[in-house]
Amino acid sequence: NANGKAATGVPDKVSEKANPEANEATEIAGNIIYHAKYSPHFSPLKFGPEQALYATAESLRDRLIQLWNETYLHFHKVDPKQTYYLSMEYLQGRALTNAIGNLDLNGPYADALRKLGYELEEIAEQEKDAALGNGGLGRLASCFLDSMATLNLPAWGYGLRYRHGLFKQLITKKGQEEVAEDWLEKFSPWEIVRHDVVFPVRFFGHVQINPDGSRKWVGGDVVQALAYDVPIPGFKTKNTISLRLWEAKARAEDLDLFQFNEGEYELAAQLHSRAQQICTVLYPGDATENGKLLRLKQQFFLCSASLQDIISRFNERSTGEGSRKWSEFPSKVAVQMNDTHPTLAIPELMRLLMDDNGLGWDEAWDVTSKTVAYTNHTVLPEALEKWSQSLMRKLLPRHMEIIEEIDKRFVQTIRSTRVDLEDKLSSLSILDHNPQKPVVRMANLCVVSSHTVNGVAQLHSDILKDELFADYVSIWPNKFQNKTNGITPRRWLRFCSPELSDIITKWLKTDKWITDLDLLTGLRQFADNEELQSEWASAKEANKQRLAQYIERVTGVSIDTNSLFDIQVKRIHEYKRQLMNILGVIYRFKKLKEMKPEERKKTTPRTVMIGGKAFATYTNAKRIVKLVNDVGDVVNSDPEVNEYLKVVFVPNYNVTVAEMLIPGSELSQHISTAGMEASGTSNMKFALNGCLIIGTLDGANVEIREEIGEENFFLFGATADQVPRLRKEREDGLFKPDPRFEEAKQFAKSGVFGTYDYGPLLDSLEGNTGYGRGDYFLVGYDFASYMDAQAKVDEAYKDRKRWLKMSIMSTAGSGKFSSDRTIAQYAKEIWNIEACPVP
Ligand code: B1N
Repeated sequence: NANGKAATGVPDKVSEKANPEANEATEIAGNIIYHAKYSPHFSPLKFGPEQALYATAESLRDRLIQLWNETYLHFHKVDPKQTYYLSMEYLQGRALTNAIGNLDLNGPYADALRKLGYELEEIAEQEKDAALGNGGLGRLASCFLDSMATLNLPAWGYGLRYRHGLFKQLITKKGQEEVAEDWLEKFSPWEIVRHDVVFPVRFFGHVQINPDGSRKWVGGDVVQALAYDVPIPGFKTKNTISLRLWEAKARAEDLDLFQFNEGEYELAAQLHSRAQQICTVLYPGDATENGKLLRLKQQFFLCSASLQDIISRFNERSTGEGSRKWSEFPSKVAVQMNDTHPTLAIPELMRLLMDDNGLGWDEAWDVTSKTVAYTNHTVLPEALEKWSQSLMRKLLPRHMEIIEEIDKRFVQTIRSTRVDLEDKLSSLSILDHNPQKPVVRMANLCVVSSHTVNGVAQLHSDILKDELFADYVSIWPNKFQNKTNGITPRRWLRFCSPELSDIITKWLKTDKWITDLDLLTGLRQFADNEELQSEWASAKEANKQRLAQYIERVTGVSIDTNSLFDIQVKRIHEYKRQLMNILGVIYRFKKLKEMKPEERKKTTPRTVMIGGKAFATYTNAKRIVKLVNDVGDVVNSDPEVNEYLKVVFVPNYNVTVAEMLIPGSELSQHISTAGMEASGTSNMKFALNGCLIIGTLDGANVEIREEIGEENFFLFGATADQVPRLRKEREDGLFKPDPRFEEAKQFAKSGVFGTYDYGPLLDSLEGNTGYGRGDYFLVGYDFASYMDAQAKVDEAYKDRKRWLKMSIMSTAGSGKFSSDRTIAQYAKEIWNIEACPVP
């Protein structure tokens, strides 16, 4: 196998030992062997790391199914109000280490695998990432599931079972190339197909008006939604919830046997292939790109299947005499829409209630608007979903009628109660009747229909209230809330950095911080303690070593663990300003070249790592990827400079790569133009791992800086309220660029970094060319203060004690950013649900 071990067959049995710990390990090993033998995925002659992974995962799955069933039955018995989180994206990453950790079985599993000749880490490395999401929004959904289970909340996630997740990024001479990802190549050991959970989902067709005036959606294509459950274990609790992923399937009768027998194979299977298309790929856009028909089908498919399932569970939990009252529905069900992608849940719930269950409009509206809530994740205008009315009418004729009725009633109410808003109605209404392109504004539909709307960091929620949704706030002042994002401390500290975790546990004298992250403030009193500092330094050092080995393996670049590890990883986007980062690196390179050798020796050596995927058709983002790689090639092979500066593009950034990079980082960059990054969540992961932040006052940076202390944060840049004026000044030619900015740009254009034409990319930073938007993202304006802040970083790193103290203070101040806190707030302030622990 890949590790140089001879492939051997499945072992027969393992020997018994006397003590109970060893017994548990023996039992687990026996169970792994059982699966290797009797789950017939592989030849019994082979028991390599891959076979060991699948058998190990299946042994865990047995436990998870048991816990999942107990949880399901318990919820059924108690019948609490339950939340359903609807999301088009989940970025689950690997599941093995997480499941073993949450079930508190690390020791026994490590021992069991050792009996079978393997190290647990080696086996965990075999697992593929489940990347059913694009970035922060999808990873947030996955962190939320972990917290819901850990807090014993009656809550489930619903999503789609994409056959191919987010593309794999290859870096070639041309820059980024995309390859289809294949997480289901063999199979996923974590999912359980529920052949008895199947719902029909219709597309196209028309609306039939019945003699009694009621309406029914008929005709068109019908596909089946089939449920796959991924059990989500909580940390040290029995509660194990479900991530239910839908797959689209055609019905057997949709195969036209007559045509097939005539030899018209493709025609005969038309409906089958159309059904299959729905879940074939994850839509790879993050925040800017617009969707098309297939994307709308995906969105409706998720909403329809999930709501039918939710309604059938509501009825199933009915206690005896007859069916339940529909008015009880909002006290049993909360639906949370993760951005506008599942907005069709609104008209679909209305339709199911009215057309299938006979409710009148007012009754159905009352139920729906008390059930659904909406989280907004972006204010970028190009990312606010708008669907063509004609497309919507064609694909979903009944839903279009319902949306029109919601809009009509909303407009009527405002006209009769708020004359002052008359001239705002054209922007407040759901339907935009622009004759060029009539669209449905999904965010408006969400705001009008939801009982609660929230942003994802304080600054972002303030912008929603003061700008994007300001007029709605005057109508419904109590509808708007903030729920600052969070991350799970299990995956993002306990499991990805066991070294640092053990030190924290030792100094806090408890491991309760894993579920009560505010306890980390207890580290503050030791931030100056030399003993803690030296332990802290050696844990960080070990993580840096591990990261350096990884970088060398995947890029061939060897990096110096004595240098400052400086990381920016996130989707590549102009507003996130990776271009500013690399221009700063270019400037640093130029200065290093100009220095005398003894001057160079006085500088702080750095390794700058940048990683992230660019949307396949986002040209400027791809040019940035190419530029970073080209700069790396030149800098890393420059013998004068490469002792003091290395530049690495980390390929194929994903959850697993993040788990390697973040623990080994010392400085991370969160440098978006203020007001544009709704929250950011990797900033929280880095801070939690004792990594210092250089950043703007944007998204959650603002709150992180408040929590960890301004003296521990390298701040620079314009503030959100200054941005409009600065843009205007640039447009009017009133802006005087910093000489360092001009110098860096000129140097980048000079050809030192190869023959690729960076003109169009760099010209987007100019105020007055045909390219770009006149430095819309204000790289030119912020560059000066960015470079000044970087100089402060270099100085701070030279003072080891000071740096370690700042690092400890970062971790100590990160308690607020646990997704346990976020989810507890959603539960109390939006969903009105309570814990339901399995006894
Ligand atoms: O959601 C994250 C935030 O931390 C980030 O700041 C924010 O950019 C991100 C269309 C999106 N906003 N919008 C998206 C994703 C996919 C898509 O097709 C938009 N992602 C975010 C979590 O709150």
